[in-house]
Amino acid sequence: QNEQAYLDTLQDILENGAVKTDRTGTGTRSVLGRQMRFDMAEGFPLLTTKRVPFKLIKSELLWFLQGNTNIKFLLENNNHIWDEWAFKNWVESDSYTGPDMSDFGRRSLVDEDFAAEYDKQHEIFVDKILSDDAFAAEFGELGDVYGAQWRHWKKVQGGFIDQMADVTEQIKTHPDSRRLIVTAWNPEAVPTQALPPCHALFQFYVADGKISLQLYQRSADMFLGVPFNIASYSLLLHMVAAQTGYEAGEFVHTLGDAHIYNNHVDQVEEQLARPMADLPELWLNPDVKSIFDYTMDDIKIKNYHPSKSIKAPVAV
Ligand code: DHF
Ligand code: TMP
Repeated sequence: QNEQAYLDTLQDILENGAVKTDRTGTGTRSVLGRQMRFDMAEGFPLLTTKRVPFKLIKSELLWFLQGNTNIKFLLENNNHIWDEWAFKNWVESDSYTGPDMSDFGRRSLVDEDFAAEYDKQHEIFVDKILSDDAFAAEFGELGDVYGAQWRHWKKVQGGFIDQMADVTEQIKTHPDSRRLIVTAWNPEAVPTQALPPCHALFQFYVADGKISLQLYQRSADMFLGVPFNIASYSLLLHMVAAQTGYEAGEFVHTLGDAHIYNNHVDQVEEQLARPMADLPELWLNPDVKSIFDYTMDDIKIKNYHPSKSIKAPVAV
């Protein structure tokens, strides 16, 4: 079963990972350069050894495809996976006059009183994004992250490149091309981004009537981010396959710095002890005629019977 590739990589990192400090101050076990393959013929790779919230994956991918970089759309869909990085910009800005929120990610893990204050400020922030358009325009913005690079890459000579529109067109007209690439890694944009892209570059490949996708992910939070990334790119592969007339082949996931945070080790061990279930199936509305026209209701997961979810803190 495909999920085994993910579990094997977790085990490999626990056994062989170097003890490595990191930007967030959390500390990790880490290896460089691993690859996992997921064959869509075996089912949709939404992990079954813990529940992965597919709704959040859908709304995040639709948000990328809109070229949207403002968390307002995510919040309207009850998706809070990007809150911390917008919140960080807000509390570091001159407009913020509330209690000191510096280093909120780590402090809320060790100080209960602070955690309560952080929850309060976070809630105020979310309410303000949802109710105040001017505030949302300024502080909901994550900078030129994925959506901006996929849909409107800024050209040096002015104007924009829509990489997603171009690549789907190229797949239709030149399926044997070796240049079917979308890159989110734009060195000029890195300083403006709340978080420089982790899933940095991907390539499509067509052979034997099937389309496949390989992703290069420079930095991989194996417990929290990666289960989302696997499902998100597999969903994108199915959508592009449906819109270009090919069968969905493989998702090949290539990892750069693949790490397990020190405060995720117990959760990983619990997950590794669990049995796998059969993978679910994906349904896409066949009436949708463009990669950009999918809505939440056009995408459904069927026969998903995972073990229960496992909570872990995200390193900010
Ligand atoms: N930073 C770090 N350190 N790791 C990440 O994986 C990460 N991912 C980002 C942004 N920054 C990051 C965007 N993607 C969660 C999942 C993906 C994600 C951000 C957060 C997450 O917390 N998942 C929880 C459930 C969250 C919920 O239900 O709201 C999980 O248990 O999978
Ligand atoms: P970094 O910029 O210092 O590498 O930190 C980014 C962290 O976020 C790192 O742990 C990887 C993780 N991450 C994922 O694993 N997947 C994602 O999709 C995103 C956005 C982040």
